[in-house]
Amino acid sequence: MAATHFTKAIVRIPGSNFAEGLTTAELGAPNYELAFQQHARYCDALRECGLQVTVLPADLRYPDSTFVEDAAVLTAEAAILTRPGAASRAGEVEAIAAEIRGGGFPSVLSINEPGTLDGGDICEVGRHFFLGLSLRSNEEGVQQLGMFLEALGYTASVVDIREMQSILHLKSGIAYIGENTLVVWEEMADLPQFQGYELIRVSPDEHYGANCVRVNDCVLVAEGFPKLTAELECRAFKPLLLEMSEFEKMDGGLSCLSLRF
Ligand code: CIR
Repeated sequence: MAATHFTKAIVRIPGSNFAEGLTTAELGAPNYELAFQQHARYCDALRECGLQVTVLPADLRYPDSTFVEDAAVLTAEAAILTRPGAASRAGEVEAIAAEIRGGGFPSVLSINEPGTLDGGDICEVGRHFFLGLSLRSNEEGVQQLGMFLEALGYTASVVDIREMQSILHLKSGIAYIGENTLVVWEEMADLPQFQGYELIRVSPDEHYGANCVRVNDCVLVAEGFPKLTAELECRAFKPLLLEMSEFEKMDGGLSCLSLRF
């Protein structure tokens, strides 16, 4: 397993109360039927990329629980259960823990109080990790994860996005798509942490598109971002476009909808 090659994924069907989740997007309420369809298409896309997809049932206790990526950080050597920064999402970890424990990871670790950490803040780049310090992932959480990763033989660097406008998680603004290439919001592209990589800069009018996901031969990309899509094609990546409108309304992107390993 590397940051771009996977054989399995875990997803959770959005619940009928999906619209009651957290959001800052101001794009209106999501349409549940459409969200359900977009989710099904997303699962099919993962299968087309060669993954075996475990589909968990909707969990009405947690309206945001379709965003499974926030509940864990998965590496070949260990799964790390997180401690989400939003109180309404805390129970999501316990709700998915059994599935992760059954995933065959050599060990399963946990982020502990007072640390908070959302998987959406963690970006794996080969043997390195970018750890986003955000309004959801605090210093203790990032420090705990950094220590786990170091013990597992990875390096890590912190990217502080707490002062940045309109970014929820680090991976709302960056994605590693293999071939030493990062897709990154223009405003973040000059950060020292990202130098040494090929950078695909995403302009503000295409910000949502930056949350793309390399899965084996393809890069899953949200529909509606022609400049980013063209840039990916130009560099010989294979974009696979997916409608994400209803998840965007709830501040969620492509990466958040699955745990890949
Ligand atoms: C939340 O605010 O927590 C959810 N509505 C969206 C979470 C999206 N997750 C992610 O970007 N990793």
